[in-house]
Amino acid sequence: PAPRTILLTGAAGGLGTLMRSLLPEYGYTLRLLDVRTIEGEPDAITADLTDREALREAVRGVDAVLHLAGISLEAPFEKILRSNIEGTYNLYEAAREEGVPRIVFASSNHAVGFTPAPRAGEPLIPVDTPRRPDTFYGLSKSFGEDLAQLYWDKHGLETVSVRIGSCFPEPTSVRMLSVWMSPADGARLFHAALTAEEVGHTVVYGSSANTRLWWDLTTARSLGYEPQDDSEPYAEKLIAEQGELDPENPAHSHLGGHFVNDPPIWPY
Ligand code: NAI
Ligand code: 15L
Repeated sequence: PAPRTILLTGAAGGLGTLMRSLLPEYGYTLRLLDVRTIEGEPDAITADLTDREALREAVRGVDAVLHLAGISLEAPFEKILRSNIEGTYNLYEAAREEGVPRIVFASSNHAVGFTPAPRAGEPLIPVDTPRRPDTFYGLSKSFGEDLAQLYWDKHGLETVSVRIGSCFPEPTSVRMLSVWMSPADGARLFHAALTAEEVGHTVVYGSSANTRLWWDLTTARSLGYEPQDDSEPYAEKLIAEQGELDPENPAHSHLGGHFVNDPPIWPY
């Protein structure tokens, strides 16, 4: 049967807020969790990923988890360890103990951020390219993907790891023309990841069908994902404002963009 009740972790965040408005259209009932309270959502669970008891209660009875919670930028290793590494482990343990069959994990392009971006005519980057994290943040996503593989192989808990590019209402940089995922395509992809049959542990890139795409969407499409958007209509204006990408600039020539040399720092 198709999953219906979903635990959405990180529901207060940018992507969580977008998905709170888009996913109910697909027929899901969302149970919300975040360490921050969410205005207008009195039933949301306010809990930290370090609170194992709260996680166990939160996952009880859901059909799947969409795991977006965590530090979403670079931070000191100790903070990443607590929220992203131990926190994701705690969630997987809770899901295993409660028999939740599937997790959709918000991985990131920063798990492979040091991969050189393909130049014109070069092949797109496949999902089995060696992982090359660009930050402790990207390293935590690489860990999450390995954790997902372990829980599939050992416990039969399925995961789709989505290496999200940039999911924001509009692309705001020339790099984002290559890695943008429109929110509507994000909802399409998460829906496919939640409903596709027999995913085991599948790794996919998460983006729209961008003209300037850097990576291969074959595994995402194999889940039934059919992206509808393309960043190209934004290209002329962004390139006029910011110039073309400079292949000699490390922040332009790697998948992870400025995370390779000047990552944005988590402010909390
Ligand atoms: P965000 O920073 O806006 O949201 C993350 C949410 O997680 C926040 O509401 C925060 O309070 C919550 N959180 C952080 N630590 C927590 C903890 N220890 N316990 C409970 N909740 C905690 O980030 P955004 O953009 O919404 O991203 C969501 C997820 O998707 C993150 O895991 C991020 O790494 C991943 N991602 C997002 C991309 C994007 O383009 N938005 C790109 C690639 C990955
Ligand atoms: C990410 O992983 C971040 O969470 C998001 O805020 C963006 O910076 C995105 O990657 C990106 O690469 O643009």
